[in-house]
Formats: sequence, C-alpha cells, structure tokens
Amino acid sequence: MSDKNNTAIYETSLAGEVKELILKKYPAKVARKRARQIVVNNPVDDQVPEILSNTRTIPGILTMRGCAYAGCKGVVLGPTRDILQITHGPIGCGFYSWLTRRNQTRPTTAAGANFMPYAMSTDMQEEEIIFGGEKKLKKAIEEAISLFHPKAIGIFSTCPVGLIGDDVHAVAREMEEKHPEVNIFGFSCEGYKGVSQSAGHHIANNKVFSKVVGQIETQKEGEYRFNILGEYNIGGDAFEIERIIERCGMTLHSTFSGNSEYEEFASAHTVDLNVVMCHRSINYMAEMMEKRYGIPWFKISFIGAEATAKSLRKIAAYFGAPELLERVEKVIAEEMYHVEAVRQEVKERCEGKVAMLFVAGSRAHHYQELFAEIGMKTVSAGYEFAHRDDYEGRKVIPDIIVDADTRNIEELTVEADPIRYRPRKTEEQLRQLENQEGIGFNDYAGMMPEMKKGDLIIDDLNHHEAEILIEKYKPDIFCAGIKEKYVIQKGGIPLKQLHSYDYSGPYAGFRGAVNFYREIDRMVNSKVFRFIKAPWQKKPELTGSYAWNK
Ligand code: CFM
Repeated sequence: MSDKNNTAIYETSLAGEVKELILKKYPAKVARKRARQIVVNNPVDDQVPEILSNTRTIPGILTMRGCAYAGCKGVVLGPTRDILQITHGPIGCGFYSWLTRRNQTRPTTAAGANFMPYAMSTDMQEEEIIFGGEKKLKKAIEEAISLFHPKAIGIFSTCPVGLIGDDVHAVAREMEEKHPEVNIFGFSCEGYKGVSQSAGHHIANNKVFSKVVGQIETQKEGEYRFNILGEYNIGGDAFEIERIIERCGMTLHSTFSGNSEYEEFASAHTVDLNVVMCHRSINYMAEMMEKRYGIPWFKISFIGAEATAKSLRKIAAYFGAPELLERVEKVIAEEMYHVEAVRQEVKERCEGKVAMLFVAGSRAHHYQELFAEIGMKTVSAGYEFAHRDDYEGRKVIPDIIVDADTRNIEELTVEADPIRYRPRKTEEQLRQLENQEGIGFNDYAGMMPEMKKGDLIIDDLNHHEAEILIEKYKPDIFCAGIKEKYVIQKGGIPLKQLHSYDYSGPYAGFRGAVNFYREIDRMVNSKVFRFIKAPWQKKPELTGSYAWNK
C-alpha cells in the first residue's frame, strides 16, 4: 500500500475519532442533529456524502453565525458608497455593522458621494419601541436628504422593527412620493429572519434586483463588459481585481458590491456576462438577471494565483476575441513571474503544514487554493451558514428540503423582460464553451468534491468543537473570525481572520496571493506560539496547600 493510501486511512480514522469525541459531549437529541452536520468527506466520482446545513443553531450552542440584518446591510449593501444606508433600530446594530468588515471604497472623483464614513441610524429608544418608530424614521430620511442629497436611500430593519410592526416599505413609498428624485427602498431584514445572515443576502438580492437593477440604460464605455457578483472589497481585494482586469483590456462594469456605486448597479443589466465569486451571497442575483435580461453567468474565483489565471482565461474564452486571449496570456505570464519567485521561497518553509478553515459561506473553500499553492494541506473545513449546494455542488439543489425558515424568505418570480431580454450567446455557443473551455454555466461544484477523502467537514462549528479540533489535529493555522481568534490563539495556534483579514490585505488576485503567502509564512513559522504556556504552568516554582479546619 502506498504512503498516500496510508495517510488517507489515518486521516479518515482521525476524523472519525474527532467526530465521535465531539458528539460524546452532547445530549442525545443534539448529538443526532450534529452528527448530520459533521461529515467525514468521501468524494467518489463527483458524489459526496450529504451534509445537513442551513438549519437553526441549537439553542445553548455558541455559534459563529451572524444575523439576517448583518447579511443584508453589512454584507451585500454595506460596501456600496453612495446608497445612503439608514439602520432603523437601536444604535448598537448600526454601530457594530459599520466598517468592522474592513470593506474599502474609492470614489472615482473627489466630489463623488461616499457615505461609508458615516454610521446612520434612527437610534430607537423605549419611546419608539412602545409608540412606534415610523415617525422618527421619516424624520431621519428628511434629515439625510437635506444634508446629503443622495441618489438612493436604503432602510434596514433590525429585530425590534419587525416585533413592533413598523412598516419600513410604506415609509419608503411615502418618502419617495415626497422626494421623487431619490430612489428609496426598505429591507425587511430583521435579525431573526431565517437562520443566519444567509437570509439577509437573499433579502438584499431581491430588493436590489427589483428596485435598482435596470433603472438606468447608460452603459460604461469599453469592450468585453461584465459584472463581478459576490466580491466585497475586503482589505482592498476589489482594487487588485480591477487592476488586473484593466491590464487585460476588459471592462468591469459593476462589482456587487465591492467598491461600487448606485449607477453601476442600476445599469448592470447592460453587460454581456456575470461572473460569480461568492456563490452563497449572490447566486440569486445571477439567476434573476439571467432570467430577466438573458445574461449568462458562471462561477469564478480570484482567490489564489492559479485560480485568478484560470478565471481570467475563462472570461476571455467567453468573449472569444483572439487579441483578448493573447493579451490575457501575456498578463498572466508577467504577473505569474513575480508570484512564482515568492511562492517557491515560501513553499520551502510551509510545505506539509496543516490548515483549518471555518469561514462563513465561500472563503472556507476559496482559500484552500491559496494554502495549496504554498504546499499546505487543509484537513478540516466548514461554512458558518452556507447551504448544501455550497458543500456538495448545485446538482443537489432539487433535493434540498425547503423548511419553514427558508419559506419565510420571499422568492421572487422573475420573467423575461419583454423588451430588454437579449440572449448574449446562442444555445450552441454556450454548449461549445462548456465542452471546449470547461466553462460550467449556472454551476458551482461546491467545496466537498474538491476536498480529500477523510477530511472532516463541519457545518456551523462552535467553540466546544473548535477546541477539540485544535487539540486533536494540532493544525499549524486556524482560519476563522474575531469571535474565535483569541480562544484559538490561547490554545497556541495562530489564527488568521479570513473575514476582515486582520489588518491586512488584499489577498485576491496576483499581488494578493503574494501578500497571503508572506503573511501565512510569518504566522506558521513564528516562534511566539511556543511561548504560549507561561513558565509556571509548565514547571511550578512554588507549591502550597490549604489546611482546612474541620
Ligand atoms: Fe460571501 Fe463574503 Fe463569505 Fe459572506 Fe460574510 Fe465576508 Fe464571509 Mo465574513 S459575502 S459568504 S456573509 S465571501 S462578511 S465578504 S468574510 S462571513 S466567507
């Protein structure tokens, strides 16, 4: 038997052992549910074991998840600079969703509107909770319009808004009648909707699609025009992606929503292609734009130098112009030259080290590529709130059981626009691109088919489980967020925040890959974690005992 097989067997048994250890602590009913959310991977011909996901967190478990408001306001709309965003709710919701994700923006002109440095909220008090907050919301909108003259205003509902029954949509309509020059819309994204921030993504997609996309017909100048969906400019990722696309001579019309502005969303339906980076947060938009306007979409990723090169090639192949294909190859060769030198150097020090990634809805998958590029292997990974399709691939969508929590989130019925629907390619051209270029339209293969047999996949990881993982696997690095960071680091394992990137970034594209390699090298080879145990914990210098008077 080869070494490779031996390793696989060892890892399978370790994964099984860890799963058992985790479940042992739980009451029987909890253990039964968690057993379906913790899966030892076994990919066979593109088939993987089923994993339970997108269900409620069991009360009492310390989850890593966020809320629907966070998914709507913080994630999808947050990075847009000139849609004035008002949080209707207590001040904490507005404050804690204000730039903690480190999403950046760069207005195109000095005079361009940028509301991101402001946290705007109705600051609900007891009085509004008892007598209703609509009056205060209208006043806030009036004040915002007179101070900032925005093109658009989004109102975001927090939990109490739903509980007391404030109608943010009626307020939006009334204020829009009064101020027809401003596009005003509300989101019913109360924190408790659905089971996680994933519900908020869907709510945001629906409203942006129905109230913003398609409002403006003017196109950005340029050739090979497309949108990137699901890129949020954390730590400057979008800036790096924009740089590369510009070098390739293609036109990025709009990013949903990193470094974006209102008019780009409003005219996003004029492009010839949508590419999807974070499938979880924005697949709804891709599907709806295809149905209404005929824009094809496929999945790409700019996380990892190889993934970036592959994605650029696919986009160029879609447009098909020989001079574009040539230019893209030239850019890839030049950029890779610089990446390779660092990659080889870092790989020598990182080869064989072990990573774990527990990040939300797409990064736990995408970042495995970056680790692989420097020879590191991922042995366990999971999403906080993704759905079965993000784990197992979109082929399982017809089999996903729709429960009451999912049914609570509106599913828009979208039909082809009678005037503006325009197929960008013929069926034959699409099939040809699939067969010859390997472009999977309307598809996402998911995380599990790309992971090894025996890797441990855990949905909605919690602190108890994280502690067992680090104790049993002793990984060289753990990737998660701020809530996990210090617990893990006190266990002697470096933690890389893959939500906010700690204080760093970008990690996307070619230069981003170089940043990531260097940073991971510093973290996994740092000697500081050896000193995590204080000397007196290892070897007590003083011992004492208590004497009890009985
Ligand atoms: Fe998509 Fe995101 Fe993610 Fe996400 Fe998020 Fe994020 Fe994330 Mo934090 S949209 S699913 S809701 S890639 S904020 S930029 S890092 S949990 S893995």
